[in-house]
Amino acid sequence: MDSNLTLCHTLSAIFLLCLLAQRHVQATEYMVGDDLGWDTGNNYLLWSQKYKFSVGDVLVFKYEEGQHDVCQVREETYRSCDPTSGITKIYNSGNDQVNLTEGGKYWFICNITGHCQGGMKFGISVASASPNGGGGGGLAPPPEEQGGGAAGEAVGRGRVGWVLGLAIGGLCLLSY
Ligand SMILES: [Cu+2]
Repeated sequence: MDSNLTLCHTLSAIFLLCLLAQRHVQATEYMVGDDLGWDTGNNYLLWSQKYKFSVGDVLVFKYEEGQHDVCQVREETYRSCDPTSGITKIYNSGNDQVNLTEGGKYWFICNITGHCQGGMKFGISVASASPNGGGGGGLAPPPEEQGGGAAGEAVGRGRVGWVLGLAIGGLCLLSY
């Protein structure tokens, strides 16, 4: 009984560590513009090319509420800075979190008059693979969809983790 409990606790600890490690790999928070935040006078094209973005990452836009906003737009709208069409989402809290939930391209502009033309615009490619899987970053073309190679692996690993967790949970219940 006692040894069962010890085993149970050890396994639970290992399982928790696995979960933590996985979370660490998956989500990175990127403050748009780094210390400068989301404001006029910055070069967001340069900023967007500094990083490689992956699914699970989060973009944080920080600015004075009311001075700017954040519009997720289609590529044409990013290029034209004409917001009469092509806006898919608007954020305006001044502390906006955009979850990069799927791979592909994301385009953002500020919709305050003149700001998009002034440079408050950028696009990123979000890699559907793990951070080591390459791709992503700036306006580089998105990585080839290789039938979910590394991404599939990551999902597989996640599933193993959950099965292991359930098994440990069952073991814990039995030993009490
Ligand atoms: Cu603005």
